[in-house]
Amino acid sequence: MSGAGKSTLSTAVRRQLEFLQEVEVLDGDEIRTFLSKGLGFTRPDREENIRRIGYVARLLAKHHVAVISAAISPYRESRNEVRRLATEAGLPFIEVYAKASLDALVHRDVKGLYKKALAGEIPHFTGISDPYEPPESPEVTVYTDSETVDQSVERILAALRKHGLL
Ligand code: GGZ
Repeated sequence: MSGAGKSTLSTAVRRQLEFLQEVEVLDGDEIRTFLSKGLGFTRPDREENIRRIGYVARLLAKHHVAVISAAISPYRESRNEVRRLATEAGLPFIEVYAKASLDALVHRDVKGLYKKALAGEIPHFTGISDPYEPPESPEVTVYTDSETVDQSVERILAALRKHGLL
């Protein structure tokens, strides 16, 4: 969800990988500024956003770039679809669930978005006024409300090792 630590962890994981291979981070915020400009937060728009991210990720991965996608991607069906397309292309897909309690996210509220969403000022805000379907079988879950960034990064790297990617 927003503020769960996707961008922070992506940057930290990138630092660990980039001296081994080419790495690209596709960050939700940045993608929405360039590739998905004009898309909103309705279900069809989010699905389209994730489809685009999945497409670009596949193009890069085909050229041996390690792609880290840091988007909310709240719908299970969308996540499964990008996983399926990657797998069909013979590309590995590691789903990382950055999990934090809603209490922790509301308390953190770095951008003040939860305050606004709770006040009813943001329609379609993930976890408040819009759905978030938690992953059912992610390759790794990191608990960003109780682990340090270093601990979460280490657990993500361990998952990559386990799947023969490191
Ligand atoms: C969720 C929103 C919304 C709504 C703006 N719901 O914490 P952030 O600020 O930096 O990350 C969130 C980002 C979500 O964009 P994504 O492309 O990752 O979402 S999705 O994959 O579902 O398409 C948040 C900000 O944009 N933001 N409005 N209504 N997050």
